Amino acid sequence: LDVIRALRNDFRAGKLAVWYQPQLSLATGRPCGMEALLRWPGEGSGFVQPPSVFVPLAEYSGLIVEIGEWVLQQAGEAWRAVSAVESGITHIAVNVSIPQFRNGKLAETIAGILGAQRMPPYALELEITESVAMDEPRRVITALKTLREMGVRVAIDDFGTGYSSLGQLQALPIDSLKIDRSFVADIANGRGGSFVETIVALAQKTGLETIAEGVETAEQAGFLRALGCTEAQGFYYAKPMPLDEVLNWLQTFP
Ligand code: G
Ligand code: G
Ligand code: MN
Ligand code: NA
Repeated sequence: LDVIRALRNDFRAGKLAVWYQPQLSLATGRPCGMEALLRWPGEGSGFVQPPSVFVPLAEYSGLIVEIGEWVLQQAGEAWRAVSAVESGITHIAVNVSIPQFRNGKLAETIAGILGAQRMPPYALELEITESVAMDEPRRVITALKTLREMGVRVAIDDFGTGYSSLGQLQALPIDSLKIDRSFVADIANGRGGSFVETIVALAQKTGLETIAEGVETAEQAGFLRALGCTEAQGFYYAKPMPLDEVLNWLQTFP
C-alpha cells in the first residue's frame, strides 16, 4: 500500500512526532503522568493521517516494531525533560501493540532503552489493550511478568470494550485499568456512570489502580473523584500536545 510506503519513508526521514497528553491525580488535582501519542505531521500544520488510521497499518506491516522502539526512546527523552522542571509527573504511559511482543525480546529491548535513556523502570507505564493480552496470552504474560519484576507498570487500555473474561483478566500481571471513554461519556447521559462505578469497585477490590480516559467535563471529573478513581485524562484538563507545550502547560500548576 502507498500509505504504508509513505509512513515508512516519513518515519525513516524522522518526520513522525510524539505528542503527550497529561494525566492528573484525582485526589490532588495535579498532573502525575502523561501518555505518549504518535502523530504523523504533513506539510503545513495538518496531519497526513490520524493514528486511528496509520497505527493499524503500522501494526499490519510490522513497522510498529521499529516505530514502537522509537516512541519508547522519545518517552525516555521526555522523561528527562519533565524531570528537569519539577512537574510532579511520576510516569509516562506508552502504548504497545501485539507485534512488539512477537520476537520475544520486548522486555530486553525496554531494559536497554531505559538504561540508555537513564529512565527508571517505575516511570514507564505500558498500555496494552485487552486484545493484545488475549492474542498470545502465554508469550504476553511472560513478557509482562519480566517487565513488572523490573519495575515497569502495566495498564489495560480501553478497558471494558474487549473480549476478555474476568478469568483471563485475573491471570494478567497488571497494575491499572484504563477505563474506556465510552463509559466515562455515560456519566452524563442517563446511564449515570454505573459501569464506571462497577469498574472502579472491581479494581479497588483486586488491588488495581484506575485511570479514566476521555474526561471532558467538570461533572465527570467530580463523579470519578467521588468514586475514588485514581487518575483522569481528557480534554477537560488538556489535549495531547508537543513536548515543549506540555512542559509550558505543566508550569501553569503552582
Ligand atoms: O490521539 P489518539 O488519536 O492519538 O490515538 C489514537 C490511538 O492510536 C490510541 O488510542 C492508541 O491506541 C494509538 N496510538 C497512539 N500512539 C501510539 C503508539 O505510540 N503506539 C501504539 N501502538 N499505538 C498508538
Ligand atoms: O490509547 P488511547 O485510545 O487511550 O489514546 C487516547 C486517545 O483518546 C487519543 O486519540 C486522544 O486524542 C483521545 N482523547 C484524549 N482525550 C479525549 C477526550 O477527552 N475526549 C475524546 N473524545 N477523546 C480523547
Ligand atoms: Mn492508550
Ligand atoms: Na484508550
